[in-house]
Order: sequence, then C-alpha cells, then structure tokens
Amino acid sequence: MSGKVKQRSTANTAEAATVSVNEKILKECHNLYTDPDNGLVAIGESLGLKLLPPRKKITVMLMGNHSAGKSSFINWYIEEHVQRTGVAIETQGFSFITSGRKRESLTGNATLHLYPHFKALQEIDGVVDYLNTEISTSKQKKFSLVTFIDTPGLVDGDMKYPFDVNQAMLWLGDLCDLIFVFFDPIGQALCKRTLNIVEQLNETHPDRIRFYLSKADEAGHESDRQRVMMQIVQELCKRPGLNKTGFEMPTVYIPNTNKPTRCVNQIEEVCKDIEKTISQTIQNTLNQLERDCEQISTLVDEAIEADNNARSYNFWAKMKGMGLSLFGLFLPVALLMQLLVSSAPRDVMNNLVGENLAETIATFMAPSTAFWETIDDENQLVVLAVVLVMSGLCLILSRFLNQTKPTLQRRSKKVLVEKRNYVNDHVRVQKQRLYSEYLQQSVSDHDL
Ligand SMILES: Nc1nc2c(ncn2[C@@H]2O[C@H](COP(=O)(O)OP(=O)(O)OP(=O)(O)O)[C@@H](O)[C@H]2O)c(=O)[nH]1
Ligand SMILES: [Mg+2]
Repeated sequence: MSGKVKQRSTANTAEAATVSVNEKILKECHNLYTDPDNGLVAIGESLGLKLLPPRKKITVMLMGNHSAGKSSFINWYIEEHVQRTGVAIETQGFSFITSGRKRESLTGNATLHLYPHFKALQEIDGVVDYLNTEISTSKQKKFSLVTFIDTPGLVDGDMKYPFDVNQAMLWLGDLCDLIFVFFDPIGQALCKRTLNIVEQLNETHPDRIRFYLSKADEAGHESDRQRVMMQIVQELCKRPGLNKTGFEMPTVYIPNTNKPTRCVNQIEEVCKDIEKTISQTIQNTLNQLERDCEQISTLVDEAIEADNNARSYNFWAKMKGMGLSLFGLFLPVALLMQLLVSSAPRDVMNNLVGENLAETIATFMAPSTAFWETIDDENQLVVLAVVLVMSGLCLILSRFLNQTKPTLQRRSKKVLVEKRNYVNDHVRVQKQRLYSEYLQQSVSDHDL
C-alpha cells in the first residue's frame, strides 16, 4: 500500500469516527428530549413549558437559477446519482435528500410525515404534489448528518411554476441551517427571480447564505472567470439588501477526471462549510440542552417556593380566621354573662354555679359590671345591639379571612422534586459527558 493511499484511508477512518460520534451526540440529545416518560419535552409540558426536540441533522437548501448544477452537487456529495441532472429544467419541485437504512423514494404526503416541522408547506397551494424525498444509503462525507433540499431551477420570464415558488423558497429558507446559492457562468447567472429571493432571504438570515460560482470549469480562461465573477458581484451589490462589503464567492465545479482543467476548485470549501455548521449545531444543541435543564430546574424551584408561600399564607389565614370566629362567639357569650351577673339575684347565681364560682365570677366581672351599671336602661339596649352586630361582623370577616390559596398535593410535589433531580442528576450529567466526547473528538480532529 502506498503512503498516500494509507494516509487517505486513515483520514477516512477518522472522518467516519467523527461522523459516528457527532451522529451519536445529536441522537442522544434528541432522545433526552423525546423519551415518553422522562423526556424534557414531557417534563416541560407538565410545567407549562413548550420545548422543541433538537433535530438530528442539519438542513442545507440549494438554490439558484436553472442548470446551475445544484442537483449535480448533491449527487457528487453523496456519491450516488439520486437526482436527475441535465440541460433541460430537471428539478421541478422540492426534493429532500437524506440518508437512511434503505434506498427509497417518498411522495409529498410521506415527506410531510417524515418532516412534521415542514407541514405548514401544504398551506402553499400545489406544493405537496411537487414534493418528494429520496432516501439514500450513502455514508459519504458528512451525509449522515445532513438533509439536502434540492429546489426548482429559477428562470425569469414566462415560465409558469405550478405553485408560488418564491413563497415556498422563502418559507423553506426559514427552516434551513444553510442556504447555498449557486450562480453559474453560462446560464442566467443574473436571473432576477434568484436575486429577488436571495435579497429577501438575506434580510432575515444573512448568516445562513453562502454564494458560489458553480460550474466554474465552464467559465473559460481565468480572465473570463474573473469577469463573470465581477459581473455577478456588481449585480448583487446593486441590490440594497445585499450591498455588503467583502462578498465571498468561491469558485466550484464537479471534479471530472476525463476533462482536466487548470481552474481552481474550491468545492472542499462547501464541504467545510457543512462541517462547520454541523459542529456549530452540536454546540448549540448541547448549550440549549443546558439552558432547558436550567429552565426546568428553576420552574420546579419556583413552583415549590410558591407552594411553601401558599402553605404559610394558608396557615396564617386560618389562624386569623379562627381568632376572629372565637372573638365573634365570645362577644355574645360575655354579654350574656354580664346580663346574668348584673340582673340575677346572688342566691340564684349561688344555686346555679356554686358559691365559690359565683364569687370568682362576680370579682372577675366587677369592672365591666361597674361600667354596665353606668349605662342607663335605654342605652343598654343600644350596647346590646352594637355588640351583636360586632359579633356578626367578626364571624363574616373570619369566613372571608379563612379563604386559602391552592396548594400542591404531597404526591405532586414529590413528583416535581423527582423531575428536577432527574434533570439535574441525570440529564445534566449526560450533557457533560456528551460535551466531553464532542470536545475529545474535535481536539483529536485538529491533531490529525
Ligand atoms: N462542466 C460542468 N458541468 C456541470 C457541473 N455541474 C453540473 N453540470 C452539468 O450542468 C447541467 C445541469 O446540471 P444540474 O445539476 O441538473 O443543474 P440544476 O441546477 O439541478 O438544474 P435544474 O434542476 O434544472 O434547476 C448538467 O448537464 C450537468 O452535467 C460542473 O461543475 N461542471
Ligand atoms: Mg436540479
């Protein structure tokens, strides 16, 4: 085995290992969210928090004018001829190209089942009939972590699309991680429709868009290529929404060993962009996982604190209510006693409660008896009425104060604490492990 071949096979093995580590990380993160019993989505839902499970792959949309080489790029990337290519208008709808265990083609409805987050596409009339998925078993490059969306070639003029192509492209662009815009030197590189859509997408997602001069080997000599590039950049700069300094437009073409050319090919840059986005997505997914765990933990803490506060509030509300009720009941009893002490002859009292107790009561109530006797007979009735009204008010107020706040049942509280402990002790530990695996693999990548 020659040194070069050996080197390439070592690089391929390392690449395959990286893909499988990254694939595993995204898959495990996805499972941590979607587990039916302990998934973060279910836990979040029970706390009124809507969480979205992370995607297991990144989505790359390819757009550009007709015959710019979009489908050919996908076929080259996955090293399988899944998409039709040719000089005619080949791609008329939207094709999702993704990796799977079995080569299969899915129709529009099956595609929407496979990608539920793209379901709103069916609101654009006619799109579903022009939607399909190609599942390929290819394991080339980073394909197991990428879903490509091949889009219809864009042309100006009388061409009629069976659906609102601009709307569909803008809508899909919203959900993609990367948008590759292919400009080819021969065709309608400056197709207005392409520029319009790019301009609109650039308003909302400038960080996702990458421009490429595709089929660069067909541009002729270096000077011709430079001229075409200048023309495209000038046209792009004319658009206010695209007028930014330092346009980057790598020149790319599908390598063809039968047609050697001296033209520089930066197609590896495209692959690197995909790899960079995968790395970024993994880091974002792990960071989001940490944030979601934190949010769940905070929500549980808040729920428990609110419950403790409600319990303490309820305790004091009950105490106040009980105090007022007792006072409300005590007032008429005290009044009755007063009436009895002041109006009943001493003999009757002695017979009723015994001599000793009658004496104690008389001593105890001496001040109020003295006060009672200063009030003339007419006003005694008024005092009687006031005391009875006060007693009634105290009883009503006590009922009002007795109103309590809802509290959690002991079992529900226990379940909440269990959920928080699961998130903190299990999910966060898993996240830590996945981060270490990711960093370990990415450091060894750089070592190579
Ligand atoms: N020389 C050269 N030809 C290419 C390259 N890429 C694609 N082609 C050819 O260009 C033609 C159009 O390529 P497609 O991949 O079908 O282009 P497309 O952008 O998918 O076209 P539509 O689906 O019609 O929008 C085909 O005949 C390809 O063989 C390239 O890099 N260099
Ligand atoms: Mg095509």
